[in-house]
Amino acid sequence: MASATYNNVHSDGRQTARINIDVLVLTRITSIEQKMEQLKHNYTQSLMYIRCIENSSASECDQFLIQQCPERWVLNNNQCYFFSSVHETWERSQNICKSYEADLVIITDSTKQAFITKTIANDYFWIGLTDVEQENQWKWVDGSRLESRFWHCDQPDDAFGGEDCVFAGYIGPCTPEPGQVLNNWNDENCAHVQQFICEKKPSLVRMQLPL
Ligand SMILES: [Ca+2]
Ligand SMILES: [Ca+2]
Repeated sequence: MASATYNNVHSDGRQTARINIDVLVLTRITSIEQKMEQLKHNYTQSLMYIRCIENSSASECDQFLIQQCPERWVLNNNQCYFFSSVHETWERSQNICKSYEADLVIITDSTKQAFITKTIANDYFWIGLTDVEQENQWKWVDGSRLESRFWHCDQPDDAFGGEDCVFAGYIGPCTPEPGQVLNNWNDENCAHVQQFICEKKPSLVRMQLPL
């Protein structure tokens, strides 16, 4: 089956990549929706259609901006996520995320918390929340204050005189109220080692498809 290779230039112009497109398949595709499905089929979890590039009419749209995450990262709702397999302290976890041009994950709504909860499946993963600067003044790694809260029902407890970093995935001895199934945060000693979740924006890639 014939195929063609297209150069992709990232929005910042730094990087080029090559993506192979199956010409025989695509020449039979006429609608934008079908093209989207083809892209998702080919690049599950790493690429997602965003929109036709401006100035191309809907019926003739053949250029796309595509979101792309690095290998082993997961794309979900316009963000890239890395779920580590290694266990590190909270600070070391954040430093590793920084080395990926990312941060520990910031969770500001139930949609994101639901995605995280489903993905980690009750394993413990550091998230980007801490009260290390001032006790009980919870801040995200970008300096923003905690708004939506998904503490487990007996948390945070600052147990043993010092728990200032937060992980998700906790199931404790107390029974959550109905409707609080997403509440699985626990404050923990920052020096403990856990897996961790990094987060960053996807790269935008311009792609042109054959007619
Ligand atoms: Ca604390
Ligand atoms: Ca705790």
